[in-house]
Amino acid sequence: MKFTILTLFPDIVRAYFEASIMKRAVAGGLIDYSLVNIRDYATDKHRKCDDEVFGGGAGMLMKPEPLDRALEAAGSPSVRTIFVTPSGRLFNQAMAQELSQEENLVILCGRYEGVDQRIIDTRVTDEVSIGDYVLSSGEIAAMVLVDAIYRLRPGVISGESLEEESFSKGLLEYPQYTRPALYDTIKVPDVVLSGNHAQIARWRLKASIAKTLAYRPELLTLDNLPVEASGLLREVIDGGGWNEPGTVHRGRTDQE
Ligand code: 6GU
Repeated sequence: MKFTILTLFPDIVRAYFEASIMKRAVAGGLIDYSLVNIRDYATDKHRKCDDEVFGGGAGMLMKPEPLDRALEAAGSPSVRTIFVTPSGRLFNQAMAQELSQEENLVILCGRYEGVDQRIIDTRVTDEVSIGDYVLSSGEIAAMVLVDAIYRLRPGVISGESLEEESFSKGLLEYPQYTRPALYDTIKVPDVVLSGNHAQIARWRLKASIAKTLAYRPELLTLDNLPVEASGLLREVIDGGGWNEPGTVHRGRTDQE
């Protein structure tokens, strides 16, 4: 799969592609990428890429000509072309799944107040927002998309990791522990150490339900609750729900 990122600040994006799991995926040929500096497609002496908004209003807009040429060269709109903008459709795991099926993806990062609408109308296929807050520019949003998408490609990370994580089953992930079993004064819950896989699975499901109920109650629907879950939901409610972070204090050795 190839990502083509159009940006005025390729340096912001480059480090992301050159480190860690992404670096390995690129080296292994699973992922390819191209960083396009939109300014390279400006033809005037000052390589101007922005201008004032017709009709008035604060800030500058990205002007159409350099963007149009850069997007043409990237294959847009025949290639799926995402404009990252706070006024787009809200990104989620289902969109990441769908986009991970594409062999080529162009992502346009805006700066300033946005881009001329004619570019969106003629070259962009999807407008996507990563959440209900405003970022100063699209580069970080573009990296959020790339990260959520590329890790779903075969061979990038293990299928088992994908199955267990938050959202893949519609519930938030349960708490996890590693050695040592007793850290400072805080013990890993006995059931997690018990080796009883049925008991562990039950504890994990219950913890997932408790956490989802506390943080994201709108995610709890009949179709993501397994049949054994209704009793657990009752137990969660009767048992006082989820322990907020910071509720376990040093000196206490039992946090179950
Ligand atoms: Cl995709 N871009 C910008 N600039 N701000 C955002 C966003 C995107 N999603 C949420 N806020």
